[in-house]
Amino acid sequence: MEGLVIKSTGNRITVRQADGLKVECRLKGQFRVRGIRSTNPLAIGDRVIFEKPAEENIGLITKILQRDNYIIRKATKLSKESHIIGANIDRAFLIVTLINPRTSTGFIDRFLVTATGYYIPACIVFNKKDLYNETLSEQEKELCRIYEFAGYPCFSVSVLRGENINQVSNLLQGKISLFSGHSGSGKSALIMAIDPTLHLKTGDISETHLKGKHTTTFTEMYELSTGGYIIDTPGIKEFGLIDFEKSEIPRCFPEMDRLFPQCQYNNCSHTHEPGCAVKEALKSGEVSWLRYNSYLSILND
Ligand SMILES: Nc1nc2c(ncn2[C@@H]2O[C@H](COP(=O)(O)OP(=O)(O)OP(=O)(O)O)[C@@H](O)[C@H]2O)c(=O)[nH]1
Ligand SMILES: [Mg+2]
Ligand SMILES: [Zn+2]
Repeated sequence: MEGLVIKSTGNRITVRQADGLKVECRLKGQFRVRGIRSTNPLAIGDRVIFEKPAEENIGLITKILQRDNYIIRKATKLSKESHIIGANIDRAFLIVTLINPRTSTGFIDRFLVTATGYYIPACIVFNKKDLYNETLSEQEKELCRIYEFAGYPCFSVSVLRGENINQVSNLLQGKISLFSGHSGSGKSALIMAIDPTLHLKTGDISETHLKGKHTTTFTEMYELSTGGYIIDTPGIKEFGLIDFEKSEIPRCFPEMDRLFPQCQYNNCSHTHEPGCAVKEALKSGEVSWLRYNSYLSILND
């Protein structure tokens, strides 16, 4: 039988059959996906083949079907192992907070590079706008301008006040969407605002560090009552890139990649070459220094 992996807590895996029935399964033997050294050979969103003899309670997953795509990062900062955040995703949402906790543009850009690298459409949801003062409000506006110009739709919401939630909901129907971001950015709270029939755990922000407390500990896929699925993920602190060649990075900055045909050299890295259209665009302010500095930092990693 074929099914969709919606939850995995160590060795217990929940698989959803096409008819909606959920089956508890385990993996057959030691599983390795070819070419990927990962802490989780099986990812949420994977399509699998499983067997379940009528007299057994637990099914056995025998095969992981080829993934259309996935989002992957380094398991920890120094690790060579990777962690697959989710597989077979139609759209990735990065939930960003400018305050409580603060999300850096470096973090945003690494996430976007990974999504773009794997051809997953990505967008940014700025949450907690109810906490903004004038400065933060200006910062958000500027970031939206930069990221929308790059090609990533931006939304400005407040889960607390129920503002602009429908702009996000509108994109979810019939799709598999992944929500990622720092702990405490409001991923789980946003999912409940989108579908109040769902019950997820949310947690307070720590008063001393103004950061989340890692309330969501396992990735889980939820079926929306309006159709479609959302993958809620545990908050992440850093987004370490893995499995990228240097030569792939320019393509993952769409606003720079668009200028590439105008660069003098057809292998321009937009760093030291004369006649570089990206560097010209930096001078004119068309390409932002924030994004360019992220680009350099990722290239030099
Ligand atoms: N002020 C304000 N607080 C919010 C908003 N959205 C969520 N929160 C609060 O932020 C805290 C964290 O929300 P969660 O949904 O648990 O955050 P999370 O991103 O799922 O965090 P992890 O599961 O730890 O990764 C909760 O106390 C929420 O009530 C918002 O729009 N404004
Ligand atoms: Mg959560
Ligand atoms: Zn160039």
